[in-house]
Amino acid sequence: MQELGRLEDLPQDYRDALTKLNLVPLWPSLRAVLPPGKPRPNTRATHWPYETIKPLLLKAGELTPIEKAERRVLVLANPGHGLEKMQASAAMYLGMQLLLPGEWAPSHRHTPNAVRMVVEGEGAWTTVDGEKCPMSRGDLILTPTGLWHEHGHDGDQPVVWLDVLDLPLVYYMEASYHIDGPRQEVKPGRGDRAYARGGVVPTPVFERSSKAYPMLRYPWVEARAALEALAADQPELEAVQVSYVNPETGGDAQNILGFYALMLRPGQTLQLPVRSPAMVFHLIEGGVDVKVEDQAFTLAEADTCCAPGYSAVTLKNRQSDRPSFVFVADESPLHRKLGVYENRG
Ligand code: 1HN
Repeated sequence: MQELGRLEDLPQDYRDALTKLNLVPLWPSLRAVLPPGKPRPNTRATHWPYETIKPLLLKAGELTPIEKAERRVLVLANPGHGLEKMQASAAMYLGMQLLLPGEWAPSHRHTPNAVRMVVEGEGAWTTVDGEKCPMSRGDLILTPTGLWHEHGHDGDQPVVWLDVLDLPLVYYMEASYHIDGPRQEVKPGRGDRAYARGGVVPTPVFERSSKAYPMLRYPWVEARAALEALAADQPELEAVQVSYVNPETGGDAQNILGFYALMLRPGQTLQLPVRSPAMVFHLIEGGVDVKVEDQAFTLAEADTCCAPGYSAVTLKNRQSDRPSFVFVADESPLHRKLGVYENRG
């Protein structure tokens, strides 16, 4: 590969003349923006153990009242991007959010899409677009772009959930903003009931459903049962995985990030294909060793880690007698829409 001229090779007066006119020579930076063979991601494989986050999150509950936080979140920031950027990968934001009994996180809506993966505690709920969604361990709740959402808590123990947003991308696009609103009125109807069984969907005879996001809550009991049934039906299937989809279209549940639940059979080692999107793994149940290229993490329940795109990822169930269950988020929908999706096998 041809070595290209450096900035220092150019006379200072020439460089100054360019700078003054808002001009930049491409060739000194060409290899950096277009590296050979594969991208050089800033995203670093990073592990955030829950047992280290939880005490600090509970401390935030003492230090900062909900009124002073609106959303009481510790952001899982990737050091490869710089912590102040608050990004887990190029397009993904992760945060652990704490809501204490009796607290209310007021209603707002914004352009980034969000999901919640409930980590622990009972009694909290999120109202999205007038639909009150109860929160239990492992439930996935969507708050897609533009929909009002607020959180409340009628239980007696702290509730923690993992937020996954496409905020870094939407912010980069200079399209990120929010609007505050009044407490929502809860309307009748629940997507998780209307779309309670796979393969059949409600048929509106007198009117068409016009909801872009007909299902907002994906109960963990259903996703887990689907994985168990799939594993039993296909004993040879290597990757026992289900996707969270829009049940009306069969497409991805949201437009930018993809969400999946993965079951590792007892003792199973699963080598994932090398693909372009970055991935996030959150352990719902069990114990899993994660290898990303030459880095290794041991995930305990409620731990979260991320892997950059174009990296070799291997997951191993540490339990030999029981399956482990992993929630996965990735940037596949975005990569596919942009035409940059790659699977190198
Ligand atoms: C947000 O609206 C929530 O509604 C959580 O719970 C985290 C991070 C960045 C921007 C908006 C929430 C967020 C957020």
